[in-house]
Amino acid sequence: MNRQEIDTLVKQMNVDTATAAVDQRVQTIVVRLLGDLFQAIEDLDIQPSEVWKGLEYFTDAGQANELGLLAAGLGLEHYLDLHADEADAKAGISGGTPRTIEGPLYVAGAPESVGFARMDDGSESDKIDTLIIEGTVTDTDGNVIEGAKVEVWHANSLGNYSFFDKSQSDFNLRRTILADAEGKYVALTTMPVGYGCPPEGTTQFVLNKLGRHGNRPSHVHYFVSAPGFRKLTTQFNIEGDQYLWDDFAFATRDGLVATAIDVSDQAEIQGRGLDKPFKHITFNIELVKDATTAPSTEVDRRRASA
Ligand code: MBD
Ligand code: FE
Repeated sequence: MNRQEIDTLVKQMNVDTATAAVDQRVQTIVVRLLGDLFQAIEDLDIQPSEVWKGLEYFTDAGQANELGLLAAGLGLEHYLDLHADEADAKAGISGGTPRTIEGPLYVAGAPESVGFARMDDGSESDKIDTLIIEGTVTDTDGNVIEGAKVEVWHANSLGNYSFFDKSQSDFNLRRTILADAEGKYVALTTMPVGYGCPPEGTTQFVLNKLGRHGNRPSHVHYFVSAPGFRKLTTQFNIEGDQYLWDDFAFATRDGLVATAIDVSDQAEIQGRGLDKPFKHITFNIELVKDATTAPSTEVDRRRASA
């Protein structure tokens, strides 16, 4: 079949057959995607067994709750960032901390505090470096944004995230910090280790077919929001990690690379109330003012909440 015949067939089956109210948007998307799929079957001579393997794959990936991970790994989520950047540019919006992917491991409902939070439960304190993250939330002119909501989440020393890893305590390494009167937030936590896809999982299965690894560099995720500003979804990725620029999820971006500085000065250690050297990262955040002409940065997706 040629494309015209395909489009006619798809329309006959899924448009002309409507006998009840139609969601026009869904219809448009379904018709387009089916046409593109049928065209790919033509072009690549995709065999029936291959079509069924594909559908079985989605069944398995869905049952394993790995479709979010797959979207990250295949670059769909990063593509959406690039597409949003382009839409912003077209709308004349620029500046602020760059966006990058949310990933599949956010959990709503983390404990909230003002200015400071300790994020770890202490269970790994003796096997991993302490990390202090601090920064200021400002607008693009440098004015501080008191009360900005800084949601932070990251992995433990094994690259695992609480909630998804049931061996961790509730909300371990997940906090919501409201910027103080100077716009500052400080997080006392442990150094994250980069995530790796479950080796026997459905995402790694496809990555193996593509000859790809499923590793991320060490990183820390953020949602930052404040009334009158565009919600920011971002992360910093930590300098020195072998996967910094070889991230299977393509989240590392210029402006989002953080350097963890070793601090061993006794006075500084004591001043922080700590008892051993620590690592320090500064990550300042600039939010962009909201405007009616600005594309929304709120993404509606299913998220865990505890
Ligand atoms: C992660 O920690 C992550 O950030 C992404 C994007 C995918 C898998 C695990
Ligand atoms: Fe992550």
